[in-house]
Amino acid sequence: MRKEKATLDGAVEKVGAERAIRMYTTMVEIREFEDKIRFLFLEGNMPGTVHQYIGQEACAAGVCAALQADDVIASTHRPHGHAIARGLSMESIAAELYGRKTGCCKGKGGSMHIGDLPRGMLPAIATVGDNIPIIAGMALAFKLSDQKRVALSFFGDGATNEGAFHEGLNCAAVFNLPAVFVCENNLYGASTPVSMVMKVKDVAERAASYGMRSSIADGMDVFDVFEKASQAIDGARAGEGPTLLELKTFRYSGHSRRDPNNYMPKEEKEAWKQRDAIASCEKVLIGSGAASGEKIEEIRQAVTRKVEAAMKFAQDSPFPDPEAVEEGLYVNMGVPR
Ligand SMILES: Cc1ncc(C[n+]2csc(CCOP(=O)(O)OP(=O)(O)O)c2C)c(N)n1
Ligand SMILES: [Mg+2]
Repeated sequence: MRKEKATLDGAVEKVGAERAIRMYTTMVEIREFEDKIRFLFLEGNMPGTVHQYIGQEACAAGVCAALQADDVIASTHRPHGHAIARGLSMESIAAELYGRKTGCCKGKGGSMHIGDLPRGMLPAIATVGDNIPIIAGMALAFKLSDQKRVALSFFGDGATNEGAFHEGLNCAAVFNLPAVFVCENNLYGASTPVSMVMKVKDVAERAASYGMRSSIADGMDVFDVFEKASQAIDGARAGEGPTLLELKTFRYSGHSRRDPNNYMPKEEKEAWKQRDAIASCEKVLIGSGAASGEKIEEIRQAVTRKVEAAMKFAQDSPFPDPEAVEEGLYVNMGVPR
């Protein structure tokens, strides 16, 4: 209660009403997009499988709001929220899910490889933990070429038990790289509770073993996420080296589309939903006077229209041409070997 009051008083003032409304809109876009996908899957209308981001919206929205246009992010098997928050066009994300030519990966990647490098997002990497050393590599390239850009990796708690996490973070620390490592700790790696596979209380503790800075934010509070992410990103850009930022969050849905999610205690799910990031942000916006109830309704209706239009665009788009099957292969790109 006390925390909510503090947020009400200071949060919007700190970030400015415009940014606060933008972060809220991003969260609503992610939620509505994911809800629509869920519906389309249940209808048997959409191919493949998906890992949904519902519940974690404040993480992507708060972190991406702190980035600059030429920074780069990398994501995981759960990338839709990151892609929307990074500003990829919703049409191109939807079309990718439908395997259409107009998708951000020309329909050849699907849900787990969403990305668009010119827009600052590497095509997502679904092998758990494997985007971490790649982001360290990109940060090294930025540093060696004297560019003031930041490379940022999103990953889950499960990834922090992979070798790639330890190698990537150690390397970034040793070379003092402009990198940020964002762990969305949603308390589960598929059906496994994090407490069964990690003896330390917080993922953030792990940074100490690399001599790296760390911080923890409430992943259900977009203002807290934005503040901690800004410190990490601005610090990396200023040459202060990498940070491990842990966001405490929760996914409301199953791990993937086919997971009925029976392993999560009902009370646990309910407790997290009580702290829903979108509902809390809405309260803050209205309570602080940054937005009226009508404005909120207007935003929600505009987002619903945007999601509908994106799905229609995707469904009406053509499939890739068979002749394009070899386009984009590394072997055909003229890269020196
Ligand atoms: C190296 C590797 N092992 C296993 C998998 C199968 N797998 C996909 S997601 C996942 C769980 C990942 O959990 P976490 O990192 O916490 O991310 P979350 O799903 O919670 O977002 C697993 C085991 C994989 N993709 N890659
Ligand atoms: Mg997890």
